[in-house]
Amino acid sequence: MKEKILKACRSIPTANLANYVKKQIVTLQELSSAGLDPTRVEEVRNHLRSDDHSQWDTAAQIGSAKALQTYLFLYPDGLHRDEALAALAAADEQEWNEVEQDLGAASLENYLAVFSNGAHADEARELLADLPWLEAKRSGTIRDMETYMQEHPGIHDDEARNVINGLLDDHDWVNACRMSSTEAYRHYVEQHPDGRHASEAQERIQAAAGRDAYVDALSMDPNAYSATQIQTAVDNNVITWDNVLGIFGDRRTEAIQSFRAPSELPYGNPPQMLQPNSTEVYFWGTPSSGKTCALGSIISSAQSSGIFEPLPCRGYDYMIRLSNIFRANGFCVFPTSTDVSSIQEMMLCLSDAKGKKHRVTLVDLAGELFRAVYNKQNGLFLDEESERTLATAMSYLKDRRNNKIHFFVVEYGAHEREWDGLRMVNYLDNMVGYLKSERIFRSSTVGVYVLVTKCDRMNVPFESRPECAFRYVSEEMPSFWNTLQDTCNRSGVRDLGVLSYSVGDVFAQQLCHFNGSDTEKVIRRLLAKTKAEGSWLDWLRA
Ligand SMILES: Nc1nc2c(ncn2[C@@H]2O[C@H](COP(=O)(O)OP(=O)(O)OP(=O)(O)O)[C@@H](O)[C@H]2O)c(=O)[nH]1
Ligand SMILES: [Mg+2]
Repeated sequence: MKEKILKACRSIPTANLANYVKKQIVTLQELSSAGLDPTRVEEVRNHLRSDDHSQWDTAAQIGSAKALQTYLFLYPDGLHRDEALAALAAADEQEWNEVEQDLGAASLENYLAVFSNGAHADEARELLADLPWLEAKRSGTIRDMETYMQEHPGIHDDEARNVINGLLDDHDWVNACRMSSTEAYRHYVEQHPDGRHASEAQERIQAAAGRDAYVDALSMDPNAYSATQIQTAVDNNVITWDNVLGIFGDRRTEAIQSFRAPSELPYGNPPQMLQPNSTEVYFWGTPSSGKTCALGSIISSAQSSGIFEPLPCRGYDYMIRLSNIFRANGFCVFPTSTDVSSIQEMMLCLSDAKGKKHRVTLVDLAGELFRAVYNKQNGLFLDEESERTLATAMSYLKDRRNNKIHFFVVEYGAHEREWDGLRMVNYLDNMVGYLKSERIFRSSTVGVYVLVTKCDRMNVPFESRPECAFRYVSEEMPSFWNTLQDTCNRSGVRDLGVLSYSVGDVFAQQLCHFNGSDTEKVIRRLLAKTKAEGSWLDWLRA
């Protein structure tokens, strides 16, 4: 057919010749070489050109590589040549991407059938020539890689070894992750010091070390971190709630999870003077020694034993709210630190065994007063607020109308703790020296006690805590204790003692399972050292 057309091309109408070209039976080049007159060649080209647009529209609509290739064959210099080439290149890339997803003899042969001159044709042919390697890579198992190396030595040995190492690396990493222990990650790093997951393994080792240290600290001391700190540590993936559960058990973990900072207790201005006809009970102690907790728990216990009657006073609201914190059932959330300007007057009646009432005024003082007294004693700067609070406290103490009881609240184990570069014992020494020099202890002082708080930290049985508390005070803070004894002796204060105290089972610093057993001994002292209403003294006064 082709031969006939070329032979007779001079006598065939140009429209017919154009049709033969379109059908890809002959090309323009062949017609020209067969002796077709250049003007007639141009006429054939014009016939083809007039059809160029409609041919392109059809090819573009079909969009297949075959359709694009046909258009380019028909119109090698066509009006849409560039568009066709770009579309064909894109189709080539897409097809190759699919081949790479499923590398194998079938996919490569299919590719070459369409893109025999495609951008990846050479690569496809090379891969086809290397099918066993391709199959080994495709299976991706160590066994198939090793088999390949045995059967085809020296071709892809290095590559095969790299693949095997990578597979071993991944396998060991998956195992380490499954075990998820510091040991497992360490073992992985030993096996694969430059492995793909070495840096992640190191990070996990460090995180695990941080977690172990955190868990150890909490296991040794349930108050090593506050509830807020534990919540943050879980949020930051330092530890998990499972770790917390393992240390604290269900109910406490729930309490830590649901912990929210308590709202502040109300702090009003202190009264000018305390109300008369009541025994004043002062709670002295450095910050965070446990004064407010001790007071709250004492009032709460008195309340639940039915021997408490609140009296109108400036700190009435404070007293009620504080006692509500300590409940017999469930966990309680500790109050926040007492403000330096705060002196709370809490007036109440305690009923004794005979039903007689004893009026007492409990006075909650801020630990900050210790710094104020230290600064005052040593000529250091004292801010106005602290000066005013100290002056108010001193005016109460020098007012002789009421009897007085003093509790020095010292936190078990905290004597060496530093506050502003000084140890707690320094502040205690300084305070007791100050009170001595101001002649605060007089005959109206009916009792002075050192209340050693947080005794739940003692590593001794409950019944040995009082003895342990006494040893703690006399051995760890001898100058404070000696000065206190000396001052009491000189001032005629006959009742000086050390009491052990704990509000219960405290955990995560801010939470506690309240236990009122230590409150009773304080309440007994208060009843013993205060006068019952209706005594002959009252009768005389009236
Ligand atoms: N382990 C233990 N911790 C306690 C006990 N009582 C109090 N705490 C802890 O001590 C913290 C401070 O207690 P507070 O009663 O507020 O201390 P404070 O002496 O009134 O302190 P300031 O008001 O700052 O002077 C509490 O938040 C608890 O974390 C206790 O009996 N045992
Ligand atoms: Mg307080």
